[in-house]
Amino acid sequence: MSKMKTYNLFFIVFVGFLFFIVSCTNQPKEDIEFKQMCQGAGYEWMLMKPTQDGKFIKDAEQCWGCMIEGIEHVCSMEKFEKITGNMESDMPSMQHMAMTAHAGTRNSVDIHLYKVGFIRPDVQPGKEALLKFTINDIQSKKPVSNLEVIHDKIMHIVLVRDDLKHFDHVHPKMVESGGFAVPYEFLASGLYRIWIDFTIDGMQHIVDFDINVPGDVESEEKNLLDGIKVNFLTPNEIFADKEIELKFEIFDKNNKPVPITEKFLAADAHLISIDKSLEEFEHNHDEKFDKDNKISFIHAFEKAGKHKIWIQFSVGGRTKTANSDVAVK
Ligand SMILES: [Cu+2]
Repeated sequence: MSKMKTYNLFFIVFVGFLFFIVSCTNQPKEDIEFKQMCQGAGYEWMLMKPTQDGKFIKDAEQCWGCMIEGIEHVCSMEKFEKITGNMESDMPSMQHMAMTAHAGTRNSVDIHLYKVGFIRPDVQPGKEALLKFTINDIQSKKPVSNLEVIHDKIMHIVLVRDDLKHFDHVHPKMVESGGFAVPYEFLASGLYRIWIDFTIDGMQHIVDFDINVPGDVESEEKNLLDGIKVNFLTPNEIFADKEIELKFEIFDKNNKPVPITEKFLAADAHLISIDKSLEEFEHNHDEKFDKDNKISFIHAFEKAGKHKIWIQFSVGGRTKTANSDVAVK
């Protein structure tokens, strides 16, 4: 290689290196504390140009910030606190809306709108915190207390970490008019989705919220079967949107069948299925209560892809939870 060519090559590498350095230092910094606050409140943390009234601000540089749905991309923690603080004065914590329609007489449809709030507590792994939910009627602006008892409870909550490793199912009690709470201890850090399930005037509502449990605490999945085995008689193929029967058999450690002789939340067994994107949430029941060691659910998965299912039943007064991965075509 000639000397000239060597110089040229060196020059190109040097200029490339300079560009690399400049682009690295130009990358805006992330404020980790703000990031956690943003994600903890259930919003998306992203790099983009700040906006005002939904439009990009001219000449503004990119920044890391919190995307508040329907409002704007907020680059500073102070501004974020101001916006979410204003929302809180209207409704406690993050709002979520659920809607139901009651068909009345032939020509009229009576629509009820409910506002569901989640008051996010300060959570730490291994420390009990109070999860509190509020329900308000939007038209009358009054708190809603007339939740129906469905499967023994007025409100069912399912919590799942976003990698589907941790699962729980708990039941808040009414603590005040329109307020429902349950103490809960997250065992491991990470982002969790919480589905709350309740019924008003015969209409079921399922609303979800996210909560971030800070730190890097990991814990084993709870073994909730102690000594019992659950065999999942996997169907050959499962297709999205098609009803199938999911069958399970229960044995003790000596392979002796264990019959289900007591109900768990007013059913033989409960099934919860969630897809890996956490978008699909289904709750299903085996209501037959035939006191054998078999459980079966007629179930349809909505979406194709990886799902996880949890089944719950009661033996000897204790709740048993088994899970399985399911591939849906
Ligand atoms: Cu429940």
